[in-house]
Amino acid sequence: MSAPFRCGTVSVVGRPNVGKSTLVNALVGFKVSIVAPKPQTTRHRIAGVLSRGDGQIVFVDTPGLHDAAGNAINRRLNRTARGALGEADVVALVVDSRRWTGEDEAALAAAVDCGRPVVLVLNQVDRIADKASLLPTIAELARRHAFAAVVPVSAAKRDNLEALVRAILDLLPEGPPMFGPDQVTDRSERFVVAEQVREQLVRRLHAELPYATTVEVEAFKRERKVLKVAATIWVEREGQKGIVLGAGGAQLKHIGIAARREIERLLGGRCHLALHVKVREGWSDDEAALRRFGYAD
Ligand SMILES: Nc1nc2c(ncn2[C@@H]2O[C@H](COP(=O)(O)OP(=O)(O)O)[C@@H](O)[C@H]2O)c(=O)[nH]1
Ligand SMILES: [Mg+2]
Repeated sequence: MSAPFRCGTVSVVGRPNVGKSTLVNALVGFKVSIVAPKPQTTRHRIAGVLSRGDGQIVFVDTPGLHDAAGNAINRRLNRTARGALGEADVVALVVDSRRWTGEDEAALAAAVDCGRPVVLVLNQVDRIADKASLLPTIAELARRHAFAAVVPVSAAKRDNLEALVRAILDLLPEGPPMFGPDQVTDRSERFVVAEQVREQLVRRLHAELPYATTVEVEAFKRERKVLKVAATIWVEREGQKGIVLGAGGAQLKHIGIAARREIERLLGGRCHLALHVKVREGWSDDEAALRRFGYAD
């Protein structure tokens, strides 16, 4: 007899920068979520769907759980991540296999709190030279909680992902698929476009600038096979505008070129991308502005 078809939702949680989004993208086989070596890269709850013969797994990527202090957007990011735990059949707690921190401890507490089975994912094992040292690490972490499974992986190298998928499928309920076989995300193309611009902002800007920017798509239409997009990059203060523009507008030009290439690669076909920079004073600490820019709970 063949195995039953299983389907369910897996909330992928953990502190910032451990590789949650990289992992979801690798599992789904499509860039549903942007990636950068900085906190706040992921600001939304984003579903990535893995469909195969024996089941469908809806991975929910989340903002990193971090120490709660901070402004309105930081509190909202934590709420978004915690909210995703409520809808999970299974929780995947992602950690950096090289170190365990206080924020990992807090993320574990939040995961355990939701009462679902927790699979511990030890990511970035490609960065561990002595693989034998993983065994005592696994043994030590297994003492912290009765994890449903502990799986070492490398999201970046796509190493041991099948073992993770197997462990998760075994924990999901039997049931029909929730998404069509070709659907990889619950997010619109418009959202994907805004995120590629934000990824370039996070990657290319430094200090507080990545956290002071957000992207709003104003126009989005297809004209004779060309996707025409106009988007606004919002900053918090007048002085930040010049930094995003760069000397003679060079920085903004590079951001636009890189984002357009990513959009064309992901969505196929040509894209025309027009970017503008505007100031909305203190938007990241302003609940009304956060709602307008799509940061829902
Ligand atoms: N070497 C290595 N780097 C990784 C791995 N997974 C993620 N990264 C890097 O870690 C950084 C943060 O990744 P991201 O997925 O955005 O982390 P998130 O904040 O947890 O979603 C990025 O620079 C990734 O390229 C991995 O398995 N190995
Ligand atoms: Mg992320």
